[in-house]
Amino acid sequence: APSDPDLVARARAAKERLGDRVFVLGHHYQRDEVIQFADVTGDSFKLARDAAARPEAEYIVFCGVHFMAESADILTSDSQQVVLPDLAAGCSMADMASAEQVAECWDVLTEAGVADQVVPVSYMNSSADIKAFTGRHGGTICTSSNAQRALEWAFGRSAPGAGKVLFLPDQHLGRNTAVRDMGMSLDDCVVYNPHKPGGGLTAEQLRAARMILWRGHCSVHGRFSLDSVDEVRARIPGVQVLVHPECTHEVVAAADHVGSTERIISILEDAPAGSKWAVGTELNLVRRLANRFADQGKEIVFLDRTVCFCSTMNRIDLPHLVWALESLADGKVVGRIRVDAETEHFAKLALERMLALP
Ligand code: CIZ
Ligand code: SF4
Repeated sequence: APSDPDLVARARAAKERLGDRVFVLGHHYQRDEVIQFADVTGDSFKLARDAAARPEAEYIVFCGVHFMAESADILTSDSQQVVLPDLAAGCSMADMASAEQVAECWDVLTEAGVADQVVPVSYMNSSADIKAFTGRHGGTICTSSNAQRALEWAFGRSAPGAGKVLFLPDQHLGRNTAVRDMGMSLDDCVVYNPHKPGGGLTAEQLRAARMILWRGHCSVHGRFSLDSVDEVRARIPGVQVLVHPECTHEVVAAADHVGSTERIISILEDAPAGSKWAVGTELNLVRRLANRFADQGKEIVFLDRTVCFCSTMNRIDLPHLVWALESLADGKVVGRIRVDAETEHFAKLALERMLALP
């Protein structure tokens, strides 16, 4: 649906009043009505870096979800204020690993006698608390673009053959990277379930494992099914299936191409006219790409018609953006995201290890 013209005019006016004092970041999964006001678009990591490159902006309005705004707060200077236009825009995956649960997991690893062989690797899609835990225990953050390099670094830190990685919080990205990209076997991976005593694992299983995968997943990408891959191949002859590594292992194994959000976009940019694609990632982005490339003769469809938008991403709508921008223009800071100094220190350590990856 087209955006409400009154709200469009109000958002534009408030942005003009703020001028360079505000910088609006738009995640690729945001609604069109919001993306039209973004000064820059990108995935969570690119956006956090873009925010850090704008020290003159007093306010960073992050159109995305909570963990992304936290990362922007960590990477920007103390004088910059990061605003999330709806504080209820969380991420169900990030919420699957709490600080308490992860501390308990570390106790379990310690009791099993393996903690000193374990290096934590946490996906960008995690709370600042989890990033700080990772930094404290000598680990690194990764994105879906550099997960393999992060794992290689982590394994390289331990005695040869003795290393283990605790991968948080997305079991699928961890498993897909280990098995598909690094040649490990499914048997090298175990899943730690924070809702079961001891994670539901025996000390023996923990000692034998190389990858200890946290039992988290994305409620959007985790829903693409093998059936949808078979169905689209039957329906569209010659179609190429392109999915995000947050999809399950069976879906990734059945796909033709796997890539992060930025990689999905560049694959489609480089695709020849006449090519056909079924894309398994967030629906707002797939629709925008389908529209963008339609007149270049590239056919782009959504992989699974039963999968929906990311509901928390969609919480940021034009009324919320207008509210945030008008409040800021009136001198009132709303929806501020602020990471405390100690958490920020250790989370930044983990983020800096990622930035230093070869
Ligand atoms: O699934 C997501 O939310 C992704 C891929 C976020 C991001 O940009 O890293
Ligand atoms: Fe979280 Fe998945 Fe939504 Fe991304 S798409 S914000 S990982 S629930």
